[in-house]
Amino acid sequence: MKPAILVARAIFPEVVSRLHQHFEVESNQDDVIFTPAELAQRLAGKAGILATGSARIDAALLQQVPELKMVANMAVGYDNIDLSACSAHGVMASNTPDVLNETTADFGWALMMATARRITESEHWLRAGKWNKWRYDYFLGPDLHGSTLGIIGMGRIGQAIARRSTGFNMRVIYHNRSRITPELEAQANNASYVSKEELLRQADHVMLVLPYSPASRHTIATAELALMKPTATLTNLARGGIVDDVALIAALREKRIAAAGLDVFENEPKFHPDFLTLDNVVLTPHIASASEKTRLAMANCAADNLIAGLSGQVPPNLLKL
Ligand code: 8YV
Repeated sequence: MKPAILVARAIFPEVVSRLHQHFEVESNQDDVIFTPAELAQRLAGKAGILATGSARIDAALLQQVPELKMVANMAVGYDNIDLSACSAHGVMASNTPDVLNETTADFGWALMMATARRITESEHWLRAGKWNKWRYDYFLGPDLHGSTLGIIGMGRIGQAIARRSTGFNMRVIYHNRSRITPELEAQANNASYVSKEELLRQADHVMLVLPYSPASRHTIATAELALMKPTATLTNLARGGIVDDVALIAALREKRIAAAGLDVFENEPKFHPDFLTLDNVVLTPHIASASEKTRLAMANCAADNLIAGLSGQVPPNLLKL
């Protein structure tokens, strides 16, 4: 008999078909967002779940679903999964690293450039019919080329972002839990390791690509924003809680920093309504990995992990405590 699994959110139909070859699949192609109680109900008797960041996999859930053996997250970030609880319940967990590095790095650049060069703000102005002449000081913004890029979180995505900066003749500084190897620094446009404070003081453009954990919550709050240059931009591709949104809104409103590009928010898909009152933000709905090819690769990677884990092999992207 095939093991039973739940595909907790809508994913590419071809990946669901692939899963049908290995499992009894209950899929949620209607993309209903389950409450924790509904998720527990759906998972009854299931050996595996293909999940996304919207499914909280914690002790309260795992206690109710003793047959569960494996959680395959379709994301590189796994802050939705309590790994200690998984380990305590003998449940394996996996993520989808690497397949999204380049696509996410591309998007980081798009968001940083749109933010610095005020692309959405100026387009809204144009669409509102306000363009009746050229002026020397319309929509001035900071340059990207020749500036200093500060990356907080120098993992694989951070390094892919840094590599792209060579064509812009930028200096790269970074902060990370630990220094990366000199070889990796050289490949990342000769990135230099600095303290977080030094990075915030020196960078013209700050990019956040670090994983969310209780320790990284509010990595950027009032004190950190105060260290940034008034001409600097902040781009967040990582997770909402890494930035204190209330502090950021105040800094943007008072022009203590120039602008912010945000793909992620505290409590998304809800976000602080005051962001909508600001001109100096570019807001996108968590789409950094959203290329056709990459999202399909992420779904297949999650499926590969589930297939391996539930057939007695070690999942290729098994997460360790
Ligand atoms: C996902 C992401 O789209 O991989 C991640 O960690 O944030 C995104 O690429 C999203 O989390 C889907 O679960």
